[in-house]
Amino acid sequence: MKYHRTAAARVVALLVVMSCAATVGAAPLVVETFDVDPIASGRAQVVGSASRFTSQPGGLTAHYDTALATSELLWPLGRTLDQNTSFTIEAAFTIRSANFFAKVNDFAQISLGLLNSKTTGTSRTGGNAYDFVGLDYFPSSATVPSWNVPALGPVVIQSHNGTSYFGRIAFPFGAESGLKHEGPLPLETQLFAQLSYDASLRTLTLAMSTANGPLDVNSTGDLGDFGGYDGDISTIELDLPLDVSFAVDRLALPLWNVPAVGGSGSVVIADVLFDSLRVDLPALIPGDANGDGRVDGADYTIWADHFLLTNQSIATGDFTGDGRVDGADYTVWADHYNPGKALATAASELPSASSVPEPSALWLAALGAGLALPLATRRIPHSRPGKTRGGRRQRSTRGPLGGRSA
Ligand SMILES: [Ca+2]
Ligand SMILES: [Ca+2]
Ligand SMILES: [Ca+2]
Repeated sequence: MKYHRTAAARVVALLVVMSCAATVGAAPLVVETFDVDPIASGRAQVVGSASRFTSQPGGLTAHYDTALATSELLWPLGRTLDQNTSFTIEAAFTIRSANFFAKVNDFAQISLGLLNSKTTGTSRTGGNAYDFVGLDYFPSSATVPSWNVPALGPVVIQSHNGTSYFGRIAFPFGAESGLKHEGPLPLETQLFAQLSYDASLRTLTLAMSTANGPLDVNSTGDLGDFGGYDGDISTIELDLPLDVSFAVDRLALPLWNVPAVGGSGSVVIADVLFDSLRVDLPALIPGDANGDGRVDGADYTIWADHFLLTNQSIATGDFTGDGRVDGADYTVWADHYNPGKALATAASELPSASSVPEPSALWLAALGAGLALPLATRRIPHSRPGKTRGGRRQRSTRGPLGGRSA
């Protein structure tokens, strides 16, 4: 055990005479099923042109066109998530075939995910769009070396830290994200995407499925390995380098403006029908400040670092939910101290189908099917060889795009 009890904590331990029985529920941060227009109802905020988003009962169509000015639809998370907190992002959507266009030998994306409402600007390729965690799908066949195919992957744009714009991008460039043999994502097919961020492993994993089961997006895998690092053909993994940080506070459908490299015009045009969007924290264990599924010294350190501060959250040591970090929170931590216990991976911790609106229920069924198939080859994340906190497996997760827009 590496943490040390501070003097303040020792005092608190003496002062605390009441055991707090508080529990911390797993509340979703955003659940959007488009039962009503999210813009008209005020649930979501538009940046740019509202006409790019067309609401209908049970769905919303986003009109991606990279020649148009950036527009965004934003749902507040109610808190800021950073690299130290585990979370999941889920989306059910269909890429329409009508009007679909992907320019050959150019490079732009269909995107969804979490961004920072203060630091994420609208100039995606001009370098003012910091802090993004989500999914990028590049349907074009870009002439990037070793990547002349459509590409899909989880992506993180880290907070501005003085590095170049492309230096802030973490994306599993290369074979793991390139849909070389799998081909582009199917059109007119409802797709289920789940992005799971595991703060303890610093891994962002994208799992794709349809109503028929897991979708093959990774059969070639990184360096030619079947299924990539986890042996699962329905997932694409991204390991974050230790120096990457981010802070995000909105669920977003960002329709980026991306100038064509070889001249004017659109690189990607796509009408995408969204049926549901959801952002969840994993089922939280009381005392688990960093959301890694364990109540241990790392959580104690977070608690101690915020001792006696107010306007705090679970992530900063307020386990009782009263906003203040104090002795009662210490007691919650101590009562649940269990460094050996970790939750299962996020996918198996999804809420029960009965608590989820209809579109997600279908999705859960698909995810359930997805979980069953790769069991034979799936490695248990916490026991993956070479993947430890102290000696992380070395792999390339980001790199220059040769001047290409991203
Ligand atoms: Ca995989
Ligand atoms: Ca923890
Ligand atoms: Ca408290």
